[in-house]
Amino acid sequence: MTTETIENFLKSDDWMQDAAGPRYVRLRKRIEESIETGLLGESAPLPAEREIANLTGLSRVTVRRAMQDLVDRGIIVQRQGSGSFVADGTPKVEQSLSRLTSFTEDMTRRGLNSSSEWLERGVHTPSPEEVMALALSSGEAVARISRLRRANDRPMAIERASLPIDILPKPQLVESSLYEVLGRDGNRPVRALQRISAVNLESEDSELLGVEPGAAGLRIVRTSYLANRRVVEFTRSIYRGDAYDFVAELRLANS
Ligand code: 16G
Repeated sequence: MTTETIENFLKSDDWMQDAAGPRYVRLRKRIEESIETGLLGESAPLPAEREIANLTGLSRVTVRRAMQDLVDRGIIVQRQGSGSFVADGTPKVEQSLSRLTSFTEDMTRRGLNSSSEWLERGVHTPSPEEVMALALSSGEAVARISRLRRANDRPMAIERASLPIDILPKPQLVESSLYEVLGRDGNRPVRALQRISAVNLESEDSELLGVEPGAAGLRIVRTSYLANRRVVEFTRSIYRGDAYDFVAELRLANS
């Protein structure tokens, strides 16, 4: 996958047509999106106004207005003589709480490059917790894959997934996306339950995630099901608290 650059992100012309509202607002939102998705990290420099005008075909006046708006909102800072930079404060990735997507898909949708570091990948005797969660029969083994997941090389989460062995007989075959492998075998989950709680990261996890021990994190336990209601995945994840915003859409009952 090619790594997206801010120049390409601003250049692709669809966004100008797709979005509504005054042009400077559309540009402001486009730049905000590049920060929210992590394309532009904390303190990253933005292209010069003149360059943005060239890339987007917008006038310098429009670009300046969008930049001023971003400064007023505390999203970017301007330093005399050296240009504009993303304000400090880690950008967050927004994740919908209602869509059953994989890490790889979530990151790809945002133009981010996902990668994983393997912590564990093999077949094991299940723990009592795994036997219960996966409804395993006695003597049945469990497939475990544990990964440190990165977006554009930045550690985002530690995921420890357990699956029944007949669903994933060869965990070694998972190279990048677990859901892709499950999908190939017709075993991709169609429904999941997730429990999210706040945690203070223990030293081993905080080290992997590149934050201080005790830093805030999110613990997410996902149990996923096949259409026939069989449990297919039991995953315990620890997400960096400063890297994710989980967004849930709420509707009035019966609407
Ligand atoms: C998501 C899921 C995780 C699943 C993984 C598969 C959460 C909290 N967790 O990260 O349960 O195993 O996607 O991703 O959303 P993959 O197909 O990229 O390996």
